[in-house]
Amino acid sequence: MSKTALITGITGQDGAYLAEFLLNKGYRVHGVKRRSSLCNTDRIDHLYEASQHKDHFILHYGDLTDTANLIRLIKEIQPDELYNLAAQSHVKVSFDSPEYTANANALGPLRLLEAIRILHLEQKTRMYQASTSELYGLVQEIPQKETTPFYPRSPYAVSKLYAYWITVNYREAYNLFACNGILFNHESPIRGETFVTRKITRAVARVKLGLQKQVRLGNIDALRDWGHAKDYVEAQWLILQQDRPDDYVIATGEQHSVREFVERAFAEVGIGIEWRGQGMEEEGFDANTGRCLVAVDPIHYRPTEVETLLGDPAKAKNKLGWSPKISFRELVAEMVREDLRSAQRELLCEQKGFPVKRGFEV
Ligand code: NDP
Ligand code: GDR
Repeated sequence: MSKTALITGITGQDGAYLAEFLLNKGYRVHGVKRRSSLCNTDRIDHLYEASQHKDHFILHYGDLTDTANLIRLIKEIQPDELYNLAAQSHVKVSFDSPEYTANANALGPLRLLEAIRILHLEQKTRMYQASTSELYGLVQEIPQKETTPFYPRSPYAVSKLYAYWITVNYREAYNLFACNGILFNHESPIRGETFVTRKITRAVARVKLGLQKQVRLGNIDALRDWGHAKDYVEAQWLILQQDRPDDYVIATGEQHSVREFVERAFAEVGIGIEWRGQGMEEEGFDANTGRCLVAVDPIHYRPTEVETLLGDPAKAKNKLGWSPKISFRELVAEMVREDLRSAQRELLCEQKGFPVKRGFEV
């Protein structure tokens, strides 16, 4: 009998990769998608349309802030595995929308855990909670591991701190198979466009094709441990396949700055960089020198920043047999390549006089 999984946040980056991963393993996959005024299933349309997944991939409307809806869905679906990936996941936006962030990210997981209890599914449903390296915030130890103390630095991180501990508490209090994956930053060509890596690779591609002149970033000295989302969803699955529930750091163990990411990404298309401060009035890309201006603009700073993150994935390696397969260089190259394809489509549309979608920059 094939297993049944329920994924919240299925329309997001990780949700899309995880759904594909589980469908390929023969799971029946249910996903929770939010109602939105525009279609928000771009990342999973190919799965929905694939004939081999017919009847195995089912979407439901729902929201982490709607308790009754979550209880009804879990009652109907009776999942063997519940992956809670849904969240207001943007750190900077969480300073603008702290209460909503707490409602979805902190109370959302509580609602799911309570639903498992109310429905007496403690012995059936295993739950994965999408925890984060942002918990370490103002880091107390380098590299960060499962025992490193937390010091959250944003409303997002504080909301995820509650989610982390309520998951541990329900495991200890009610014997639930509930686990935290403390995942460090992971990216891909379908990463949200307002996260720094995707913002950079989109800009690189658009500068290369003459669709954009310059790039404006915030703290370019921030250091992150960046992996590929495809590798990280495998770890999410492995965490729920163990004999005992536990919490794991998932990371590459390698660190790069935002500045390095920018340099690597521009190098992929053979363009050099000139760094500038806030008041960048000049035109960005200079065809004569072949260099592009990248400006540091405080508008992108956060009230409190996480300066450095570096994970120690030793426990995941030893206990789950997990290690990342895709390198930093391959990750950047793939993201730039895919964004070049999108930029080519954009250019074609512009040349033919069709309007092109422009994003709001965060
Ligand atoms: P995304 O932002 O790409 O996806 C978030 C998903 O959550 C989307 O499907 C979004 O729906 C959905 N969502 C947001 N709010 C609600 C809500 N109130 N009810 C139901 N669904 C909602 O995030 P990622 O895929 O990158 O990350 C997945 C999870 O992992 C998140 O919880 C994130 O905080 C966490 N995480 C991510 C890391 C990373 O580097 N990517 C690292 C560590 C943790 P919609 O498409 O409609 O917006
Ligand atoms: P992060 O990712 O905050 O680590 O959270 P993000 O890509 O937004 O920022 C990474 C670092 O880059 C700096 N930065 C900028 N960030 C953005 N978004 N835009 C800019 O222009 C810019 N310039 C510099 C940031 O200040 C930061 O230091 C992500 C999310 O996926 C979370 O949900 C997840 O929990 C963590 O990763 C692990």
